[in-house]
Amino acid sequence: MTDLAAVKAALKTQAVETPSWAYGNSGTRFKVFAQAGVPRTAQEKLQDAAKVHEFTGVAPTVALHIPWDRVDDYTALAKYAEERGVRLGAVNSNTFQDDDYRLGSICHPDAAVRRKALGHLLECVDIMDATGSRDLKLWFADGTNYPGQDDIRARQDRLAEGLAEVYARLGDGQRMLLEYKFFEPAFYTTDVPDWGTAYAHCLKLGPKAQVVVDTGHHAPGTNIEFIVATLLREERLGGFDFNSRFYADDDLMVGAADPFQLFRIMYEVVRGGGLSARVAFMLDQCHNIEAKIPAIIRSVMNVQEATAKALLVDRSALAAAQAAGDVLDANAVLMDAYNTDVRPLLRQVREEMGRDPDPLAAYRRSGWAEKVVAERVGGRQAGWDA
Ligand code: PSV
Ligand code: MN
Ligand code: MN
Repeated sequence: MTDLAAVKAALKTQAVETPSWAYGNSGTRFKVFAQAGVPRTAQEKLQDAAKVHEFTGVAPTVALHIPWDRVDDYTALAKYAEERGVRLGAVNSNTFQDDDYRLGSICHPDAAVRRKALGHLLECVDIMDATGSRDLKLWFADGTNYPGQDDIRARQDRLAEGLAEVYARLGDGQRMLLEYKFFEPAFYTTDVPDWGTAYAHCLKLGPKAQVVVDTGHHAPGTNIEFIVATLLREERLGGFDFNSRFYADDDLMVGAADPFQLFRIMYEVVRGGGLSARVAFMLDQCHNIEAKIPAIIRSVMNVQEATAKALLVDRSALAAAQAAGDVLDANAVLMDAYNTDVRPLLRQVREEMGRDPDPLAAYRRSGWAEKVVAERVGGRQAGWDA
């Protein structure tokens, strides 16, 4: 038997962080489709994020990407967010857009380029000091395209050296989240290609270094929930970048391509005690052809639905079936939870939280989309022009 009051309480305290870059225009390799009314400034991105929180009740923080969200005064930006009912979340670094980074950033063979990249990472920690953000999220595009292009081991040494300097700069209560991705933009080697490499570096650095799992960053068929279970068990799961994929790093709405996988991941989170503040539940998505705010609301709802189903798993029945070696019953317990329609439960939870039971309809009725189309002329791309 599951305790419904406990399930509801867990759903009410869930927090999904939305990414500032998901509110701006973005595109494919071939074309950016501009949408009317998209934000032109970091402040306008925060306005949109505040709407997502207003209508869902569970998206209280917004991740920044530097320099895409560069402003003169980050303390003022944090205040601007708070005045709108949200807070600034993880600071994402960006060492993948400058010409200098053709051969990498903190793994680059030239010490001068490595110093430049390190300077940027340290600046991101300065920004965290000003915004009150807890997490620095690091993703490196570093790697090589051809066998022999650079020394694989030397690049790992440079990576370790750079990360150690950033780690030493972290203040109390600040963390470093290291993100891996199996390929792209590098095609032969990637310097942080998988959770094992990220975990090895984090282990050496110390407890403030944690791994972040971007659900779009694995080879097809990878059992992501196993990675989640392992990292939680080792107390090194810092957070997620949620999105979904059909082929590679597609950055589609989370739960769109494979809601069953999202449920399996969330079950391991619940099972491993990860439904807590120490795991950051972030979205990392780009909305190229769909309306942005509704797509982000949909993603937040998809995370909620997967979480609700994971919470509904009858853990004692599952444990009994597992102990008895009853393969079919054990599987049935999990599938029963997955096949439950949790939408009525979530509507109830939202009402109890004083929100509209249907966040998408409430957003559409609010007139926000029409207002920003009228007011915001000349919306910008998600950052690639920063
Ligand atoms: C890289 O593919 C990544 O997932 C990292 O999180 C970056 O910061 C983000 O995408 C930028 O879009
Ligand atoms: Mn990511
Ligand atoms: Mn990605």
